[in-house]
Amino acid sequence: MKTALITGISGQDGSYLSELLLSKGYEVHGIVRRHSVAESQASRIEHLDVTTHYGDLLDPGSIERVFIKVLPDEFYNLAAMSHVRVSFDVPEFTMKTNGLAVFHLLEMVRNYRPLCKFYQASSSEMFGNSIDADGYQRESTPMHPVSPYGIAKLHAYNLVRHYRKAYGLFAANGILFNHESPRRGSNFVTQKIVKAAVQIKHGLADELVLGNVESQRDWGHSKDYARAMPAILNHNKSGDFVVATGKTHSIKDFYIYVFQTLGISTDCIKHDARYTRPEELDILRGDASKAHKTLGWEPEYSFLEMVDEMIKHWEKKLK
Ligand code: G4F
Repeated sequence: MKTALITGISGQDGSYLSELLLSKGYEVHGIVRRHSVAESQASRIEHLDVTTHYGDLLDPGSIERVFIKVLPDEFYNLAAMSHVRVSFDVPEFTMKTNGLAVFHLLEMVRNYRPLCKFYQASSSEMFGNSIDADGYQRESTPMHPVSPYGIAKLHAYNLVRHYRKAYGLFAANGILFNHESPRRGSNFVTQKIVKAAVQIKHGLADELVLGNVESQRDWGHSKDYARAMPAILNHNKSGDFVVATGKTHSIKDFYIYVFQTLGISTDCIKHDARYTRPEELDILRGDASKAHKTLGWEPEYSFLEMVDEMIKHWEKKLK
């Protein structure tokens, strides 16, 4: 039986990854931060037979104690300050949590358990507005991030590559494009739109306030993307892999589909600069050919299946 340790286990991706690893017979441990609202912490994983431990990426000793106790075969670092716009408000915290903390994790693996495989949740936000001539971002596309979040993630990405090359660790980056699901936090744009639209339909809200609706994202389903993570760690060689659908939609396309599906007018959608960013990433479209060819990874959900599942979730919840 393999043992996995997951930071960020209580998040969207951590919960889907845990379900998958448990179904494969892994013993699953996760690190959670203390939260003042206990329900917010456990809601996505309370149905799962996982062991949780308190720890914090900014307290390296706390992570080290758990790591030495659990002695994992696979270590998934999914914890982060994950909101791009908020990273402009708390840049230093973001740099420490998403960047420097990964250095501590890699040092820990190198010092105590160099055969443990390490997965880093890297992000398409690292590309910024850099895009290849054919309109796609791939592993070889230059990275020029446009947010503290993206800069910190690029720092971690480079650390992983360095520890792989310098010390021979099996350290891998999954460069995941945007991925959503009914478990997505409702301050990310997809879940914010779906939740508000269902509320408006049922008379529970009367407007939806958004920032820039022209930007475009390559949205996949978190459950599909969680499947790529152990596939990356169980490949015979560690590397960096783009995980994406290759299909792009604007925020406007997204809300038009949701509002039309629910049969409501988009007249109640307002704009507020509060939700815009000092520098915006305009378009993401990923080329996941490397993951298709080397890992056999393919997404199972279509874009519309994913959005429909999110709508159904909110319809059921708000009833
Ligand atoms: O849903 P978002 O906040 O996701 P964003 O910034 O693309 O980041 C997500 O994907 C990254 C992968 O590329 C992850 F690394 C990251 O952790 C996160 O999961 O915003 C998507 C787009 C942006 O262009 C934003 O400006 O939607 C635009 N937007 C317009 N109105 C809004 C809003 N975003 C949010 N969160 N809230 C709005 O009201």
